[in-house]
Amino acid sequence: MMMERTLSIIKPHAVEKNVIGEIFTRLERTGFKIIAMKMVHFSPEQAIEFYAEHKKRPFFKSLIQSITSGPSTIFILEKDNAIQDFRNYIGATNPENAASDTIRADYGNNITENAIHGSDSAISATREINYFFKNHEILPRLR
Ligand code: FUP
Repeated sequence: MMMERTLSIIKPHAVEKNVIGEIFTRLERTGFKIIAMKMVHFSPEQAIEFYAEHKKRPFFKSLIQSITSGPSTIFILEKDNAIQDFRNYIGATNPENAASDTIRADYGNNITENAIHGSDSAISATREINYFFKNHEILPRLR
């Protein structure tokens, strides 16, 4: 196993539900370590850039509307095999298809308001981490 970092976002509708702490508790109990975090209210420009790969998809407009609708919590997690483990942990994109006890099953409203984001590959994780955080804002755990 390799120590990895992944980027996660608690999306605006989940922040509205006041469940940041609950989600953090669950992640920490599962062994993910938070090594950076901030609150960001995505501007339309930021949202379009962050989700650029989906620009041509029919859901793009509603995705941008949803992610810009209020503040998000953005954080970096570190753990062995963090990228794939976190994807499995949060569940399928559509909360209706997400396995029970996953974050998306428990806090998602629908496929757009699906509570949480997790990087889908090592390349995405690096891009997304660098998009939101400067090196000095990332604080690896020494113990
Ligand atoms: P995921 O990697 O699971 O976050 O899923 P995708 O990269 O396929 O999609 C990114 C975001 O686009 C999802 F989190 C929610 C949104 N989306 C929709 O709104 N409708 C869709 O049909 C698919 C994705």
